[in-house]
Amino acid sequence: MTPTSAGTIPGLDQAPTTHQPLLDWVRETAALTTPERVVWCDGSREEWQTLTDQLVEAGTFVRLSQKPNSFWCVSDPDDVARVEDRSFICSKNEADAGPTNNWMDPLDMTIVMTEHYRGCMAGRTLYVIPFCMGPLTAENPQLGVQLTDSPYVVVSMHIMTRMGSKALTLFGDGTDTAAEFVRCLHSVGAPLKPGQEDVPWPCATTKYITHFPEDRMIWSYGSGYGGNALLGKKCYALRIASVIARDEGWLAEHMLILKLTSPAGKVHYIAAAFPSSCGKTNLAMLEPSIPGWKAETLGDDIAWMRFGDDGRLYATNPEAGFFGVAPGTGWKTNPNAMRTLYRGNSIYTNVALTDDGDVWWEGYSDAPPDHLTTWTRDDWTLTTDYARGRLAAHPNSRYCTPIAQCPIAAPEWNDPQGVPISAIFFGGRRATTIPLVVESRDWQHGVFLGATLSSETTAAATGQVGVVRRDPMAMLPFVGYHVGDYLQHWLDTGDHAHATQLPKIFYVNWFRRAGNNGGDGRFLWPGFSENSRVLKWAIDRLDGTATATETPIGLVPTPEALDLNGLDTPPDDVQAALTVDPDEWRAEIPLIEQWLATIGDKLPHALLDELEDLQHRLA
Ligand code: GTP
Ligand code: SPV
Ligand code: MN
Repeated sequence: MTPTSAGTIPGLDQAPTTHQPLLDWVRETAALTTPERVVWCDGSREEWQTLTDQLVEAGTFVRLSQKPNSFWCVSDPDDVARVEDRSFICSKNEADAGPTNNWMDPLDMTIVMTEHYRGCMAGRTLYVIPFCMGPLTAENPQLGVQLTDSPYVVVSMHIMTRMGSKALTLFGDGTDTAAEFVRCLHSVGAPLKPGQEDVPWPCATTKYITHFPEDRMIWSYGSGYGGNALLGKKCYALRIASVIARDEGWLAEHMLILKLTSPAGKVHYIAAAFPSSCGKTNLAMLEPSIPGWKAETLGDDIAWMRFGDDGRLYATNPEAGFFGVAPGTGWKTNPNAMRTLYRGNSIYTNVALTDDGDVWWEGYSDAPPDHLTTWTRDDWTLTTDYARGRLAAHPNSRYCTPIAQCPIAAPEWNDPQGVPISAIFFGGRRATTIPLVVESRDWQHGVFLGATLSSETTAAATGQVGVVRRDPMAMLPFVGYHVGDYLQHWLDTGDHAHATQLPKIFYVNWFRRAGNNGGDGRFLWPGFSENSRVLKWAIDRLDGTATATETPIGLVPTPEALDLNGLDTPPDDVQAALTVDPDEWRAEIPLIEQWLATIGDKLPHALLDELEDLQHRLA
């Protein structure tokens, strides 16, 4: 970027910092994007108040009367989910990206995007958001700055990150000790001509979600939604952080973090990776159905895991909020999410609005109201639309709410040391083949299970829904480098010099259906709070007190080994959910082979060995 004159832009010179690299970057960006003014965000209550009032005034937000300090918002109908086909990893060397990433030469991309950015903030405000991913008290705080022209993004970042003055303090004074930070540039790509009226949700048809891993830099253009726009989330904490983690020997993963306390008072922390819209947030807020067990949450989407001095893997959550899928969230499925939301201080995007100023979505309650305003701002009535099955909320509609107000937030959720992980769960959404739970034989086999994870696509990303695809470690859209190197990094983690006690790896599937043999397509396993039964079995396996059966794919519980006390699911369904069907698995093998073949030369040999073992056991 070549700076032109930015000296006259109001606010530019009111920087609350002397950090020269930051000041230079803001000035350059302002010169390129030509905003009307620059605002340095402090993260205060007053700032929240001012911006939410302004968003209400602009017609972007509707203040809810039924939930304190909470807002309803709908996006442009073409800006509702992550755009994976528009997400790029621009590593200097093409071999450091792909084959699962879109790659473009960083210089070429810089040229293309610079033209999009030129003048793109005209008539808008450029907000400078200093933020910290993970606890502010970390020994080595992971800093970032997002420059954005979206006030919606600013208030969302208030919830999702530690941001503003408290983060800026950690940047230092701008001398040679000035801290490094990830540069996150974001524009909705909708400049305003003088006098032109704004729309409630500005965005552009052309979208780019671009990552420059070597420069630790993110450039996002054209979208205001979720992971496309809240750059601390998937872009920084997964795509850029996975590259840093590779370089430094740790893991940045798409995982929830959950604390489980047994009736005997023994504590275990677990992490679980499921693809988008496959149950992380729900498991993170689990209300166990089995007596005496307690679940507390530390995070619902991202875990950063490093070896501690004791050789165990410690996880922290870089985020400070939940950006959760709204549909399906209700008092029966996820009461802890509902309790969190009832405390207010939340933003709802693309759900429906009730006439009395509350939110509603499919699954919110058993009794929908008579009338709603849908996420497309259309009328919706119980008598006609509900009967016809017309959705009032978008399937990827979301709530954004602070972790701190979750009633089951674990006291240590903000501890920079993190928590030692006893077990890792991989899982996906599969109607067939994959049993309710499998325990891996060892780390390498566990990595194979994660590497071959498969799941039906969901509305969390644009594109077709319900198509089975391989999604290694639930990171397919989020690995910031070559997936073969990523899988090798996982294998290497098992050989880490400091590792004394590796987590045990399990694979779960809450979504198997009755359908193969004339079933009605119902879920075989009730899921949600009943998933505690599966977690209990896994923890009992760690403690050596539960039995398992050897199968070709790993260790599976018999129905007797699971605590099914008080479960009203038909025993045949439980049995069917646990079944390892050799025919189904033989049909799965070519799909796994195909996937591993796409990885090419960088596919770790150990995974081919695992595949061969599996074939032998099935033969
Ligand atoms: P992202 O936030 O997109 O990464 O998704 P997530 O992994 O956090 O998924 P989430 O917990 O929001 O669940 C997605 C959808 O799956 C919601 O509609 C849930 O109601 C549903 N769901 C979650 N857990 C279960 C389960 O155990 N069984 C069934 N049948 N559905 C579930
Ligand atoms: C996901 O898609 O995994 C999400 C939503 O959590 S987004 O923030 O859009 O990535
Ligand atoms: Mn989630």
